[in-house]
Amino acid sequence: MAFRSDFLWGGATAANQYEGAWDVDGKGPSCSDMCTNGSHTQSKRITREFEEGTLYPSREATDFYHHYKEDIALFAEMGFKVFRMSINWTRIFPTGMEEEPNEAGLAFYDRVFDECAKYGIEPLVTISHYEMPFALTKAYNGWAGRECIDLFVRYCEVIFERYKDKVKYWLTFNEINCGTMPMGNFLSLGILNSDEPSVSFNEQPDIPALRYQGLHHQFVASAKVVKLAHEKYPQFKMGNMIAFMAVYPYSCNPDDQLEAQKQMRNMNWYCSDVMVRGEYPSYAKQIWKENQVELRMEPGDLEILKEGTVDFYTFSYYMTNCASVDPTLEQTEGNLSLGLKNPYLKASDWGWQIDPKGLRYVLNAIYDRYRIPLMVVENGLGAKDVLEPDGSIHDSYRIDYMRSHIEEMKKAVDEGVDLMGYTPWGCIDLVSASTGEMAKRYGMIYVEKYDDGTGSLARRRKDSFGWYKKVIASNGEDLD
Ligand code: BGP
Repeated sequence: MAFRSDFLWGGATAANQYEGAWDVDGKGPSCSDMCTNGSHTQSKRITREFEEGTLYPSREATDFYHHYKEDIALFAEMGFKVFRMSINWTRIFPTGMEEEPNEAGLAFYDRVFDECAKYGIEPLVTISHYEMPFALTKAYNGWAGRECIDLFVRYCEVIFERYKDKVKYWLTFNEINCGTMPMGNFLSLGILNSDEPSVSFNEQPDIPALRYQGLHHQFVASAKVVKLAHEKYPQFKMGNMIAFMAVYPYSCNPDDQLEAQKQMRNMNWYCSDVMVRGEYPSYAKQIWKENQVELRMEPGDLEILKEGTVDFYTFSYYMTNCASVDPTLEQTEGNLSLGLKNPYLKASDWGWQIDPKGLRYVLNAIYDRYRIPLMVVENGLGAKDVLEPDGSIHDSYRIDYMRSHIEEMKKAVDEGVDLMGYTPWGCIDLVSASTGEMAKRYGMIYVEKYDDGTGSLARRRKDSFGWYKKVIASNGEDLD
């Protein structure tokens, strides 16, 4: 067996890390625009006001705003069928609260979608990818405020109507399950429980009950717009998006099994059970109890969750973790959360454990549970690349990473999983979400932009560029 003939090969980006032009053509500041640079060892910071002389990497990022034609041409050269990107909410509604949208922002995405169409590339649009208007943090403490539901719905009404003939695939919230972890406070919920001028991104004050309340508002908002799309735009396909972090029991000790099951439910299944099945799972009550959550719902909320279930399930996959009740075991770093080190796996330079077989395991687990089409919308290796004097970049480590993951995707398809597509993360270099670095690169296209904010922004093909082009041309058969 092989990948389906209409398999959606492509790459993934997000406006907050890629687009730059943070204050151009009427755009307002998003939460990501308020984050300073950082590194693997030094946390980035969230500032309430702009600090003079501080570097804010998202503001220029790698400047898709002014390079979109060149970049989309490069994606087309690789043979992309799909381009995952996000719309910056603050380009359309600068504070999130205006009555009328910003025409210049809307016009930008028209240009982007038209450029994609020139090459037959299908856009896959994330509606909210860490780009919440910062004004909503100030006004309502982000998604902790129920007001955000209506504001989000209005934003969606505008972009759905405007792009209805140009965009078919939509994802409501990027990695919505971030909200089950402290790291998700500001990043995905826009929640900032502090009036201090500056807060460490890695050690934000955390009030779990606010996060779960914020998630409830996001679920309702998502379901409302999914329902709207189904009723008004039957051509749309609406998806969820989960940061899937499989947790293996460290041992066969039944207590380790139970600990892993608990973490899997909270981190991975809680959100998608609501978005795919349309209701809170049975174990939700236990999660709320442990986090002192007294969920506030309004009449009609549970009905709307039922009516707005998604058509396909998408997720990011970078790594796996282990869980145990043994407190002496060594910890490891990772995407949004910590876990235990797995002695069978190696890790990236940023401590994310590399586990291609885990992707196969995860694809099977998700498909067993939901039986709707799946798509891997993020995957990749964050690594330091070396730009050679002749302009080449030899990233064989990235090719190895992608090859091993594609091989396991193929096996999952053989095992019966309905897999729609694959969009590796940061197909072109962009700013790291967790650290704000440029040095942590994922792209098959190198961008001359560095951690100190300098760089010509010139684009260069890495070795992985030519390799991925062959992979796409052969529909995943030629992985050499
Ligand atoms: C996911 C996010 C992306 C992206 C990726 C890589 O969690 O959806 O926005 O950044 O992780 O993470 P990082 O940039 O921290 O290496």
